Amino acid sequence: MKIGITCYPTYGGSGAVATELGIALAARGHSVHFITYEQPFRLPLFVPRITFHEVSLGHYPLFQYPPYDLALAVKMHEVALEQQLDLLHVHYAIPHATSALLAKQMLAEAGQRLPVVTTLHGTDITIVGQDHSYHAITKYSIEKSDAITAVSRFLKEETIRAFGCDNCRVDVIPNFVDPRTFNPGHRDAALRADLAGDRPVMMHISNFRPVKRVRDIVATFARVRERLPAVLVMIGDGPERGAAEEEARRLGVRGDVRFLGRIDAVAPLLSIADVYILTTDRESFGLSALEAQASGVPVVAAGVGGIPEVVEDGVTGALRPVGDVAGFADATLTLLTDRALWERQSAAAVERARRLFDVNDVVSGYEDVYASVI
Ligand code: GMT
Repeated sequence: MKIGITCYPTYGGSGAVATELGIALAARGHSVHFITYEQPFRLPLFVPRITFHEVSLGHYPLFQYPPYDLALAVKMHEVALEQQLDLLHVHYAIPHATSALLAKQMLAEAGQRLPVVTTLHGTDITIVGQDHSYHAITKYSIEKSDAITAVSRFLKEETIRAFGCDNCRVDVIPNFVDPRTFNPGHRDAALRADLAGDRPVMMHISNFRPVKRVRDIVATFARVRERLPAVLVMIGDGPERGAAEEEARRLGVRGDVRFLGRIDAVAPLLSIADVYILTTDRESFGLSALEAQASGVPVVAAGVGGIPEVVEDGVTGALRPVGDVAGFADATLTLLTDRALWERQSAAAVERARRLFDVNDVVSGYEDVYASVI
C-alpha cells in the first residue's frame, strides 16, 4: 500500500507512535509518506520506502495566524496526487483529520478516492477537542473519517461520551513497543554509574506539560530520598521544567535530581532505571510507561484514564490516586527495598509488554483497518 502519515513531529507519544508505525509498515514493504512540518523526531535520516514531505508555511504580513491547516491540506493533496496514495492515516484529530478531509474533497473533484483513517491519541479528545472553540469541528472530523481508532478503551469511551460520534465506529488499537529496541538486555553499567553511582534510579520522561504534574514527581522523590539514597532522572523539556527544578531546590534535593533535557533515543536510559514514575492527572495511554515496562522497569503511576490498561496494579507496578505523593513514595520505597518483589514485577512488566503490546500484532491491526477502508 501507499500510505500518507501525518502527526505532530515534535517530542511526544503520538509522534513517536506514528513514526514507529511508519517504520514498521515500511519494513513490511509498504511505501510510507510522512507529511509534517518537520522531520519526525524518531525518524532516522534514511529508511528504505519512507519519504518525508515538509509542509511549509508561506509568510505574509496580513496573517497574524498563518493558516497551517490549509498548507497541510494542500501538501496532503499534492502528495496524494503525485504518489497515488491509497489512504491517509492522521494522528491526533486537530487539525490533522480536518485537513485530511479537505484534501480528500479536493481529490474527489479530480476523481481520486482518498480514505482517511484518524487515530485519536489523548488531549485531542480529552482537552482541546472539548474546548468550545474546537468541539464542533472535532466532532465533524471524527464522524467524517473513514475509520477511527483510539489508543485505549478509556479513550474510545471518552470519545463517545464527549462527542456522541453518530454513525461511527471506534476501534481500539493500543500503542505498541518494539522489544528489539526496548528490553532489559541493554543495561549499560557505565551509564548507570555515571548518573547515579551505586544508588537506585527513579526516572520520568515527558514533555513537562501541566497535565504531567512533574512537581509531584519531585515531591515523591524527596520523600523517598528521606529514607534512601537515590537519584531522580528527568528526561524531556517543557513548560513545567522550571517549576520542577524550583521544587527540587525548595525541598533540598536538587543535587540528586538530574534534568537531562530532551533526548530522542531513550531506550538506553530507560534500561538503567529501577522505577519509572508517572504522576499525570489525565493520560489516555502513557507510552513511556509501556516502554519502561518493556525495558524491565516497574511503573509507579496515577491510576487515571488508560493507564490501568497499560500498568497492572500490584503486578507490573503500582497505581495510586492522582496527587497521592505519600502513596507514590511508599510504593517506590517498597520496590526499591524488596528485591524479590522488584524482580517479579520487572519480569511481569516485560512479559505484559510483549503479550499485549507487541509491534507485530498492532501493525497487523492497522493493516486490517487500511484494507477495510480501501
Ligand atoms: O494528547 C496529547 O496531549 C499528546 C500526545 C502526545 O503526542 O504525546 O499524548 C497522547 O498520546 C500518546 C500516544 O498515544 C499517549 O501515550 C498519551 O497518553 C497521550 N497523552 C495524554 O492523554 C495526556
